[in-house]
Amino acid sequence: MKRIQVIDSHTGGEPTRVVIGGAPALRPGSVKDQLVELRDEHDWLRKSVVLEPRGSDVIVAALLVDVDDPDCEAGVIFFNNVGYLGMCGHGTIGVVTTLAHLGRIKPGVIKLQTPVGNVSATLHEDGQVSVTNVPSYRKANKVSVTVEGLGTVTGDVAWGGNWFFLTEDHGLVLDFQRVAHLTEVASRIREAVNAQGFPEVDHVELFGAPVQSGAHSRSYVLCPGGTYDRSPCGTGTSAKLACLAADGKLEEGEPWVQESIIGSTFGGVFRWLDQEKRIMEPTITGRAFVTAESTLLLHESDPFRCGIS
Ligand code: PYC
Repeated sequence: MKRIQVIDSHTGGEPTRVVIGGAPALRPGSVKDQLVELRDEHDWLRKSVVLEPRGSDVIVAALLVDVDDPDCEAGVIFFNNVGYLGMCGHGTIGVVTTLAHLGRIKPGVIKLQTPVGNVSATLHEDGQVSVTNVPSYRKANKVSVTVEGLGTVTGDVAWGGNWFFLTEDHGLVLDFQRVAHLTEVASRIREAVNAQGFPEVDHVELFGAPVQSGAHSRSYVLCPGGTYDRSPCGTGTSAKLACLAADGKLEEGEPWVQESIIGSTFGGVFRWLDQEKRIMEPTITGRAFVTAESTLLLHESDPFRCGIS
């Protein structure tokens, strides 16, 4: 029998499951190298922790690992129902909140190494967490794709720690009651964007008018494994800020509030790293809540100990 200790939390409704015990030891190296080892030699961990019957398609899990960069206190590898993520904004907020819950950190700054670069997170006294993300930028603007049943959709391709296609040009109502339809259409948009020469895009963001006063925009976010992000998506909001900055629609230091499809919000702000090349550094702020402390049991005779896949 294998035992995996996990702490569950949600950030703006989106779950994060942090593995705190029972994971295989990985060889020393960069977080990127450790991701490759985890993926190639121990993918059973991802499947057991994230997939049914112990998990669900919505969960993003995080494994804390050692780092080779003396600048960082810990490394983190995020994974979901279909594979491994570069960075995860809501997940980082979940990790920091989990570390605080365990008494391992106090309010202040923690530097984390991710497979796509170093990030820093500030745990505030009130429990909010601000994540200063990896450098973000727009790769392509005004990309038009033809989507079956929808016609031509125009949007941007941007990096915010993961790859996104961002569009306001969809004609859809961003209402929680229509989330199944939004998921179906966003999946078709992703297919068209991938076929158009952007195979790296695995997240799609549909933007519209906010519902809450104080928010600047509402979004629906399709995640790689076919689920939608309950939070406003930290890396997605980073990509959004990169596009707004590139268009001159948001100034350095000007606050942005992004609302998710369920109404949760993240604050965002950016600073230029290279204004000429339009490369910026976003900081995303949100709040997570711990929901469970559990031990997952993997009985060796259980045919679904490594999940249903
Ligand atoms: O918050 O960056 C994020 C994220 C990525 C996928 C789900 N959430």
